[in-house]
Amino acid sequence: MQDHEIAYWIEKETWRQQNHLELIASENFVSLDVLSAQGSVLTNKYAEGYPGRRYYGGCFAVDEIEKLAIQRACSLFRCRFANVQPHSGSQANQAVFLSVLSPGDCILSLDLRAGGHLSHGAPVNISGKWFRVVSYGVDPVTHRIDEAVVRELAFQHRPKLLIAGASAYPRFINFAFFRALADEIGAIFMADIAHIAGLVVSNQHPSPFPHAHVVTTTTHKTLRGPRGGLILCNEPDLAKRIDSAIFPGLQGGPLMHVIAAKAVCFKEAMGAEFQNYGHRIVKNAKALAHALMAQGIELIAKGTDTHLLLVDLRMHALSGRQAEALLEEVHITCNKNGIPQDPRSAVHTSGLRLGTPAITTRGLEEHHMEIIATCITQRLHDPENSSLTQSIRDQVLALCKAHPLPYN
Ligand code: DSN
Repeated sequence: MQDHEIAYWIEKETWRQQNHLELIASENFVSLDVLSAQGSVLTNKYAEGYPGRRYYGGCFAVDEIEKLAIQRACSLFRCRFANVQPHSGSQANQAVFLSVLSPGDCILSLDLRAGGHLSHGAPVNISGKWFRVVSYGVDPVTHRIDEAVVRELAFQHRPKLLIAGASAYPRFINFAFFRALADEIGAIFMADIAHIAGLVVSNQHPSPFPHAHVVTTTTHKTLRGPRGGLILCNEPDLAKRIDSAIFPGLQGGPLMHVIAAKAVCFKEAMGAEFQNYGHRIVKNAKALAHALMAQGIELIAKGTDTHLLLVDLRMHALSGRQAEALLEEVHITCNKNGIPQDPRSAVHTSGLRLGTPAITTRGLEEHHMEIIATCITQRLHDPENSSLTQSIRDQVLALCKAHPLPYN
């Protein structure tokens, strides 16, 4: 690369990815094929519109790529229609809103403070500004979605759109319950499976189909594809409205290099290796949860069914923000996260979100989770101990070196 400044920082980031344990639940490491599709000449091409209906010439190759991406998405998620153009999960959600809602309509969704997502109606987001949002939380003791409360709110507010989906919720989501409720009140049911898409296709989490009217997801979390969004549904009329909402409603030219990389990722996710990968993600998450709890660390919902866990630091002197910084010093990357009924502010938080998709990709197994749990526990309990700090960093580096990423 001729640009030495950017080349320098890409090299630094490659070093960081190689030498840190990535526990951010929404991150992963793509294959070299995904990377090469995303870094291809497809980035040069404008292709506003859809295959066979473009506003630009020269689209014969990208048309085939987008058709393949759509076919593969439908076959992977077992549905009839896919729009592979959303630039992100938030834009996928916005497209659904534009398709089925008018400004002022009511949405019922999981509260951001209980593990929900910003784009599901948080007051600071466009979804919270343009729609009337009612939120459900989680039970204060079990930290699970309380279906009786969701039901009560649904009958009280009669939302037009019912959303199930989360950013920091470690337990299974009961999609069948949400669909039955949506039918009772005449609402549309949208499942946002951004976090769990890879678990759904590897049969580790119940599928949102046939329950959801519409499913949104990102492609870069447990699904291990390029950074981007995806919308899936089974109704032809809804599919048409979604296509118009993405283009020309919200977006211009699709990112054809990213769509090609999504197609590669969908094919990878159809293979037997990916089924096994999904299984290992969950096994690792459960092992990490078990080891942390055995070492006295409290977890929200007392464990996990999925790829993520949420450490509860309410009784700890350290905030989530401080814990995140202390772990980063020993090459463990994770993020502070609010927890249900968090006594600290959103800047400080009382939670740490940990996830196993990325470390599972690099080959770490259940027996490594005990080592990682011990590193985390020791670091948080004795942050001033410099020889312990060095020994934790050495153990983390040894794990990274023994499980290298295929990047250089
Ligand atoms: N930022 C993503 C996450 O980390 O969960 C959601 O958009």
